[in-house]
Order: sequence, then structure tokens, then C-alpha cells
Amino acid sequence: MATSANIIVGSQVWVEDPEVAWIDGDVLSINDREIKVKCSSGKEVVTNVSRVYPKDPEFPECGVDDMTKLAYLHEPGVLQNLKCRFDMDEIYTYTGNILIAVNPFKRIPNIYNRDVMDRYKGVDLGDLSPHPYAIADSAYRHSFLFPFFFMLLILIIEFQRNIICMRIKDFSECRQMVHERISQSILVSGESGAGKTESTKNLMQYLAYMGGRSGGDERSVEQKVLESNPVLEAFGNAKTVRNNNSSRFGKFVEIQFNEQGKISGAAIKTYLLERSRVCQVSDPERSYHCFYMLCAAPPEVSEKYKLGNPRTFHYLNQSNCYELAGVDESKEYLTTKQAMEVVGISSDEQEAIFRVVAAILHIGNIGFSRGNEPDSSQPKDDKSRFHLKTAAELFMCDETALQDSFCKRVIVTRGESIRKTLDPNSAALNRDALAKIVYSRLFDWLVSKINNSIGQDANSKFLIGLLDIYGFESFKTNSFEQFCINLTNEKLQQHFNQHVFKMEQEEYTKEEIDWSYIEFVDNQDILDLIEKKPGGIIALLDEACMFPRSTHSTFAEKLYQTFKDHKRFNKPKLSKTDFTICHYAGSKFKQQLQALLETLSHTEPHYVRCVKPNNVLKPAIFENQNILQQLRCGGVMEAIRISCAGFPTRKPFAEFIERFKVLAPEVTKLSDEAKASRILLEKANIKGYQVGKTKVFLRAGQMAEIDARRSEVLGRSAVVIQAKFLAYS
Ligand code: AD9
Ligand code: MG
Repeated sequence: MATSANIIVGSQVWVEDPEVAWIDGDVLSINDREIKVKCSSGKEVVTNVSRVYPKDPEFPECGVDDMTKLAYLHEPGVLQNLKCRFDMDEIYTYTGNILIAVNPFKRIPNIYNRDVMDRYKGVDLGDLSPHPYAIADSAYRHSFLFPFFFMLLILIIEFQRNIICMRIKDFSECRQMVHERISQSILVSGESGAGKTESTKNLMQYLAYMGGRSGGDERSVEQKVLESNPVLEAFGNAKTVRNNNSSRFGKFVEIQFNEQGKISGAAIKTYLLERSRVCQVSDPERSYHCFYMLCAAPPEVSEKYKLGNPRTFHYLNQSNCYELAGVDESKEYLTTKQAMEVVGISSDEQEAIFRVVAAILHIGNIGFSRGNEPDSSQPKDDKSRFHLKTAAELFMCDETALQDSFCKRVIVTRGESIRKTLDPNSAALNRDALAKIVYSRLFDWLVSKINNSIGQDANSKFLIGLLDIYGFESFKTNSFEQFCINLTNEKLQQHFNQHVFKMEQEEYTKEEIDWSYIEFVDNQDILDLIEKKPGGIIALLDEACMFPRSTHSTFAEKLYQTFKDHKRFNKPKLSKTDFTICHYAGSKFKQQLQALLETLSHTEPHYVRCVKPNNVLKPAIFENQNILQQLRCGGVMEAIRISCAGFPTRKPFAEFIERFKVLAPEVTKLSDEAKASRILLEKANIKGYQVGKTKVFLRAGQMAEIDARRSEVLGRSAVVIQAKFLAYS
């Protein structure tokens, strides 16, 4: 699909650079396939012509708000555009209907408020500068534009490590709904700290504004939905190395609307909170925010719960991080209580919640030593006994029963139950297990409480669903967790790829041009390898789990035998238990569009792709390599590649004629702009373009070709050679 562009001596180009990914420079000489470039850094580079991209000589100073408006649509162009906009605090950019959001790591004034929402109301996507409000507005309005699209489903994809299997199920359920009801969806994705939660909140804020009732009832359904965010964040978010406010749970929020388009109910489901964080934190991360805010609560509160300095609690002091820059924990405590009030959690209930949170900290401080009997244990000293007593008081349970729950295990055999004492190590493990279970049950209880308070509307006319998920993960050692995360992402990637095609197809259909030859990357065979029943990897794993004698190696051996000829499955040479799946983020192949169009989902999804500009979480730092990696893995480059497979460059007739009229000045006299454009294209000797109803559609690289003709006419002549666009094609 790669097409050619003309590069001439003296023209500006992009060359690869190990540090900044792409650097611009001037072509000094061209010798057969070799090209010598003087980079803007001063360095001279000789490289193969296929590794060089032309730089748009007329790149607008402020960039373009939609990547498809770039005259030269290639990786360095995309990066240049994002950077140039980021430098001007323009953090949002479209790629067609996809919103790319680059995290500014600072508050940008006056871009999220009621006035801005007023402006976006009812305005077509693309008419105003790119914004999550525009995406939310477009999704919201579509449910009214088509009366039978009565189900509006918005999937917000967010970071979370532990949410996988349930989410896959949810996702397929969503897909079913989609098929039945022609739904809509918004998917927000990106790596940890990229800004998914913030974008999600902006989308929710806009939907609450559109679906809210007039009058400022503090406890309206939409207010409760919005205020559920700080409550869930207090108990489900924590500082990690990648994000100071990282969501550690999966979330699916379903907002229900009535006939008038007003919010009439909502349901929040959460999945698999990261439990290990309750008793295990590594430096410089933190446990859940609520622990620190409770320690910082007003003295009468912290005294009541016998709390104080977080440094004195084992569950918190495994890490040296206690504070968050710019966060006043005592204020957070009050804010969280206010939010709890709004979502309908009474003061008595708040008291009970905080008692449990405090009790967990206390049980973490109970140490164990050997008891009087062999293999038994007991609280090791006075300090441990004090924390045991306090925890029992806070839990309102019997102290001995609590101690037994740590130091003894009940084994049930044939109707008989036997109490077995445990050694100190096992008792400590038991203690941690209890802390984790209690905390996760508390979290689930909070969620159900919020749900009851908000209330459900069984007769709602359409829904907005918000789903949290994480992007592709790849570590040194990848476990079942990464396997599941990446599988989920394969499914989402497939959804995304298919949709990008649909959007392209719609634009071509609208302009009445031929689109039948476009190809795209399909990953169905990877999904089959993993999920197919029977015979897929998961089915084989299920089977293996039922055999008591199964081991890692017997399972691996079974996989090696079953998939030895599968082109997506590899066995690393020296290992007896590892296997590799060549999935989307690495490896690609093509298939005809026609066959795949049939499987395109009937949903009309909208996408927000969040990008994290740096790993130090600071404003004004734009790391090219890092960003490119995210654009590639998040499918943004693929979306652009897909666009490039067709006619990525579109210019309205008037703009096109203005830019190239020097090629045939007489065309400006023609009233038929389509005809005038055709004449200019023929003058430039361009082949394979299409002329739509309002725009000229060009293949990748053709704009550069016409530019070269224009330069020639304007008096610049030089050796003309062919350079490939898209290196990743
Ligand atoms: V995780 O996967 O839950 O670890 P997220 O959700 O992708 O992650 P989050 O939305 O929490 O990231 O954003 C991280 C931080 O970036 C926020 O706490 C803000 O400090 C900052 N951020 C993100 N988006 C914006 C924005 N639009 N404006 C200002 C932002 N700051
Ligand atoms: Mg988040």
C-alpha cells in the first residue's frame, strides 16, 4: 500500500534518530538509493532513501486539529503535529473521529466548564476544536437522531490490572446488546497515568450536563453519579510509580436515560479490586488513599480510631511514601465524607466504614510468636495484643474469636470439623488474607450502597455504559494476568480496527467514491487460538486444571503438541514451559476487507486514546519515542495506516485549487470546482486519485508529488527520486 513521494535535493525531510525518533533536515545530495541529509541538530546523516519521509513545506504553524488534514500523513508528521499542539496547550487532536488526548500534567484553564459545555451542545464533531465534550455530545445526540437507536452504550476503557475475565464477559455481553440494538460506545484507553480517568470524568460531566434536570438539587441522580467518582477513588485508587492516582479496580458504570433524555438511574459494577495492595506496598508506591486520609482526620476522629502517624502501621510503612505532592490528606478526608453524603451514605454508615478501615491498619500491626503447643502461635507482645484488642473493638467482635481466626484453621472432613493450630508464619498469612478479604468486601459494600442510593430505572430508554480497562502490558516476566489483559486488548483492538474501517467507508460512501480495495489487519486467528471452544488455549487450561497431576510442564507440552503448526504460536528453543503468542502489538497480516465487513459490529463506537507524554508525570515534557510507542500499541498508528491504505489526504475543492492553481491558472475561472480540481490533478500527472462531491481524495504521498510539481513550476528544479511513505506498511 505504500505509495511514493518525490524528494528532491534541497527539500526538507524527516530522518530516523535514536534519541528523538524523527528529526528534520535538508537533503544535501541523492546518490542512487542513498540520501545525505543535514539534520536540524547540525548532524549529517547518510541513509537509505526508503527510511526518509518528506516534510510538509507548508506545515501550518499551529498544526492541524485533525490528523487527516495533514498534507503528509506519516509517523513523523503525526508526531510533529501532536508536539506542536501540545506546546500550545492544545492537548486534544482528532484522527478522523478518534480523539487523541495528550496528558498535560497541569490544569489548563477554562477548558472544562459550563460555558464550554454550552458551546459544544448540538455542534457537529469537528466544527469546534477537539474535546471530550464533542465526543460525548456526538454519542448522546445519536440516540435521538435515530429513534430506534434507543440504546446508547458508552464503554470507557480505563486502566486496571485485575479485571480481566469478568470484563471479557462484559464486553461480549455488550457486543450482544450492540447487535440487538445498534448501540453507541465510547472507548477511552491508554497506559497507566495517560489520563483515562480524567477524560472519563469529563465525558461523565458532559453527559450529566446534557442529561441533568434544571434546578440545582445537590442529590440528583446525575450529581450522585458524578460524586461516586471521589468516593470510589478514595477507596480504590492509590499512588503507583506510574500514576499518583491510579485506579486499582475495574469499573463499569451504566447511566440510564428516560424518554426525555434525562438521567433516570445508574448502576455501577466494579471488578476485582487489587487486594494485595492492602497488605503489601512497595516503595515508592502507597496503599489506598483512604488509609492516609483517615490517619490525617481531625484529632477527635483519629483518636477515636486510635490512629495517628501512618509511619506506625506495618501495612503502610513498607514503603517510604506517605504524602502526595499537592494533596492535603485532612482536606481529602472531609471531601470524601461530603461525597459520601451526596451519594447517600449516612453518617452512621460512614462511621462504620472508617471503623473497618482503621481496624485493618490495626490488624496489620499484630505480630505472632510461637505459642505453648508445637506449631502454634500467639500475639507476640503487648503492642500486638493492644492492636488485636483495638481491632476487635472496631470490628465489634470477640477478641478471642479474632485471634483464633489468625492462629487456627478449621478443617472440615466428612462432616467433622477439626481446629488446627498454625505456626507464626501461617498466622501472619492468615491475618493478611483477612485484611484483604475485609477490605474488598468493604469496597463491594460501598458500591452496592451507592447503587441503592442512586436507584435503577427499569424503564430507561437508553443506557450509557462506562467500562474501565488497561492497555497492552509487557513485562520481563509475563504471567496469566498479562495474558488475560492482552487477550482483552486483542478483542478491543479488533473492535477498533473494524470500526476505523467503517468510518473510512462511511466517508467514502458519503463522497460517493470507490473504497472496495482497502485491506486491514485482522487478528481473529489470535483470538481463536486463545478462546476457541474446544481446543483453544483457555479450554486446554481449564482441562488441565481438572487433572490433579497437571504441572506447568504437562500443560506446556499439551500446548506444544496441539499448536505446533500454528503460525501465531511459538515455543522458545530452550524452555520447557514458556510459550509465545505473536499478537497484534508485535507481528501483522492482511485480509480482504469485503470478507471482514460482514463481521463489523453494528455499534457506532467513539474512541478517546489517551497518551502519556512522559514518565516523570510533569508538564511540558514531550518524549517522542515514548509517545510513538503508545500511538503504535494503542492502534493510533494503525488507524492512520488504515487511512493511508485508502485516501488519507482529503482537501476541499476550494483549498486544493488555491494551493495548486499555479499548475493551470485558467482553472480559477471555472465554476465547476470538481472539474477544476481534476484538471490540476491531471496537470500534475497524478494517477489513482478520486474526486468526491466536495473534496479531492489523494493516496498517501500524492500531496507531496503535487507539491513537487508546484515547486518545479515555481522555479525550483532538482533531481527527483522516489521515496516510500509509511515505513511500517
Ligand atoms: V490509571 O490507568 O488509573 O493508573 P489513568 O486513569 O489513565 O491512569 P488519570 O486519569 O488518573 O490516568 O491521570 C493521571 C494524572 O494526570 C491525573 O491525576 C492528573 O494529574 C493528570 N491529568 C490527566 N488528564 C488531565 C487533564 N486533562 N488535565 C490536567 C490531567 N491533568
Ligand atoms: Mg484511572
